[in-house]
Amino acid sequence: MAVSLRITTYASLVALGAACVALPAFAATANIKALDPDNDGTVSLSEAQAAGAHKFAALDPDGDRTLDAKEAKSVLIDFSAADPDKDGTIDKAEYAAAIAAAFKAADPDADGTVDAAEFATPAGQKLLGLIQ
Ligand SMILES: [Ca+2]
Ligand SMILES: [Ca+2]
Ligand SMILES: [Ca+2]
Ligand SMILES: [Ca+2]
Repeated sequence: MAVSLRITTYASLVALGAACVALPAFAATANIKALDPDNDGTVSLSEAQAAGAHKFAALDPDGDRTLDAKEAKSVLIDFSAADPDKDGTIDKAEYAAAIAAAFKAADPDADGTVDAAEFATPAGQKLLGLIQ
């Protein structure tokens, strides 16, 4: 009896946690301000690419204009998928392609923009990691 009660409590905690995960649209709204220079409340692909170019430069302290596995480590990126020419580094074009793919995944309604609610999804968080 005690065990099943504990499981029930745990399940409702998990449900509560899931509800909390769905909520932080406010935090995401604050976060996308810097990514949204035209201030329309959503991030377009060109805004994402512009932010991604800054991020790329920040990830590349040695300034050789490519990211090796170590430099890309802090970003949620599938390195081998982002390195189609398999030279062991991600160059700017490859990084832009990874952003385009992540953007598409983060835009399930395919309206060409990622809004705060879409940024709050796992795919949105992945995109955010690439550009912020
Ligand atoms: Ca915008
Ligand atoms: Ca580098
Ligand atoms: Ca490459
Ligand atoms: Ca959208």
